[in-house]
Amino acid sequence: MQIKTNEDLLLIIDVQNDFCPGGALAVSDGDAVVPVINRLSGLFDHVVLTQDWHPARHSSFASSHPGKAPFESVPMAYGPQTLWPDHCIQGTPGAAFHADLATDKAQLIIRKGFRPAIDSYSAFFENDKTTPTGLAGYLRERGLRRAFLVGLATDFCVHYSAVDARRLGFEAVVIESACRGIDLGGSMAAAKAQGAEAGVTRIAELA
Ligand code: VGL
Ligand code: ZN
Repeated sequence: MQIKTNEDLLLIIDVQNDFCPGGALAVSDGDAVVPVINRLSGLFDHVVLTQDWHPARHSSFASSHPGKAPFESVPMAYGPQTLWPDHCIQGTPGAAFHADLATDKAQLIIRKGFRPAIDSYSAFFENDKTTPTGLAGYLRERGLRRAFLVGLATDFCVHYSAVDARRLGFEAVVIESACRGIDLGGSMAAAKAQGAEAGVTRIAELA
């Protein structure tokens, strides 16, 4: 697949300490994406990072719901919400990017999940699927049309970002060698199927 440096961007999702081994919501082998992503960053002129960025006591934390445990689901105003261990709390080391991630090239860092009452998996919309992050406008103003998605986690923030990119009329290509997943209750298979249905392209690696 040929990169068009004026139209393509690398969208690096949530490569943060809490999603890496030893972190609060560790994705198995999560840090393995770092060298792969660093190599990919060199191929693109446009690089955007996202950063999961929750206030303490965020509504997506199981600890905010008495009697509930991480990975259970609760109904929210906007639909069912999976509950997570406390993670990526604003300003903490867990919310920082992995120390070896090459971030200098990033022209924009989108923070998400900062509203106490709503979670945000996608880089484009919060989980109500209507509150925008502003990323779509940024891409359109810059003439960027195709996002190559990498990072954590394949079946949550990468997946929701890719599907929303398609919904907004962008092309979306997930590079599997640069992603790792959580796989909760079949979420890896579901993400693959729903992504395909939404027109998300998956490639093993960018040759
Ligand atoms: C994520 C669960 C909760 C992700 C973020 O980055 O995939 N997953 N917050
Ligand atoms: Zn989160």
